Amino acid sequence: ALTNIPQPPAKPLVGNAFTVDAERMIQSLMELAEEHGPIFQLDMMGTPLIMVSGADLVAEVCDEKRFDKTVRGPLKRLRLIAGDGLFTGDTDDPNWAKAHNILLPSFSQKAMGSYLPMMTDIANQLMLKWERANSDDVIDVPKDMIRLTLDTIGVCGFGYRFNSFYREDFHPFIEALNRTLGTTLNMRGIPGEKLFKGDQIKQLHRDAAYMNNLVDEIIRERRSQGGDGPEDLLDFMLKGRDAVTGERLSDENIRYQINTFLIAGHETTSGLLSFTIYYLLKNRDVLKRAYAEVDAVLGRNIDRAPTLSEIGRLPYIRAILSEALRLWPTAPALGLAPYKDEVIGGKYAIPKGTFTTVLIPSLHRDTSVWGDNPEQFNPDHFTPEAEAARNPAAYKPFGNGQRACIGRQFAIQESILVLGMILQRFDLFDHTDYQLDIKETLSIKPNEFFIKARLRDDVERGGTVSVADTSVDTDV
Ligand code: FDE
Repeated sequence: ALTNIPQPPAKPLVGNAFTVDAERMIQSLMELAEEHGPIFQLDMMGTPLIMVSGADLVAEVCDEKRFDKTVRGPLKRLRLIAGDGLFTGDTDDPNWAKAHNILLPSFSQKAMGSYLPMMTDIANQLMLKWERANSDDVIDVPKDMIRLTLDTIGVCGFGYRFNSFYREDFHPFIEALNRTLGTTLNMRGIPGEKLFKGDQIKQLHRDAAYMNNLVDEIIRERRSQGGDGPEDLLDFMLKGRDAVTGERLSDENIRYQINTFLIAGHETTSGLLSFTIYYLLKNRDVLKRAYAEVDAVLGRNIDRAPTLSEIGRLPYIRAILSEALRLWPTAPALGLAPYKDEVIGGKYAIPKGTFTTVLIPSLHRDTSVWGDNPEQFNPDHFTPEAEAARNPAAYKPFGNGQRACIGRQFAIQESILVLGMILQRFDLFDHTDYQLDIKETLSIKPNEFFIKARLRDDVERGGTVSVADTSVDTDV
């Protein structure tokens, strides 16, 4: 064990291997952080694991000159389908920098505008589904949000339509992906595991083969179009050259990037939208302000799609999303390791290469930053003044530095659009008085969360010119 760093009581040989509840790993780590403070260690059968959640300590481990992202544990097992894609690649792997350079422009502000019509297309499918529901129909929020985000990244990314709103069950790709995420997360990499998890592991390889084939087929088909496909992520990946090396991505690497975007683009964003709806239903005053902002900016005509400029003029909706990501950052942990022996906080020695995890939900509840009642949902944490006054290390829902989320703008634009369209149209009902229960996979999301929705009485339709139409671009 490392000196100076608090540790929960350990057992001989296995250490803290059973201190953490594998079914609810993040939540049990949060409880340990509550008990042991801003830094603690676990002994995983001889390997130390450091958990950091105090803002000042996080600022130190987020110093990229001292610490780098490290891919271990479940994330490393995910390489079966995500290979050396952006998420699971090592920073010093040449393929990481190459793909990072080639793909940055595909997530630029300019590119976001070209994705908007496709995002709106999928969002409309969700709206129609909810509009056509009968008054006794219940909405499975996380499931519909998965449909939405998967279909959105499918179309914007690779021109592929999963058509999730046209089927009762998930697309087979999602079934395979969910099984894969479940199995890779639950495997512990211990000897003998292959024996008692044989069937699961066989299924894992079948699923990986299925997903890889589907994606390889998409790439082959696009190549056969000879460069005339839509301007989407795949187009960037096929045509783009790394400005530094002049090289292109290999087909194998493109396959891994596509799998990566499908995973990263739907899991986390669907969880974000689900948590946000939960918090809106539980905070009526916030919901009221949200309706007021949406009505003022988008108007009451639901047949006119939101514009890019309108999406940029919904700061309260954006703050609501940021606050939901504060309380439940849907990618809840960052894995880091120091380049050389380090000391943080003036007294905690971390030897070179030690696995150091930032526990983001606990960081986002650091009372020295967020006040005495961090559990309270308060979007005013994200006014420009509040943000400017805060230690930037206190809020890390999109990760850190060069390894931060490349899909951040994409996810935010998609979420503002969808939430804006939902509020513009629907009254929402928490008919079960839902009590938050969190399902942990590689990401986190509300479990078994059902609501009802009814079209608002005062919506307008058709060719009427709404207030918003005439005010576009006046204040940008
Ligand atoms: C990334 C990311 C991160 C970091 C991780 C680590 O470090 O490990 C985080 C934290 C995140 N991300 C988060 C999030 C949230 C949300 C909502 C999202 N995210 C979304 C999205 C979408 C998409 C498409 C994406 N996302 C993507 C991505 C990628 C690719 C990545 C990797 C990057 C690098 O390069 O590394 C990420 N993301 Fe995210």
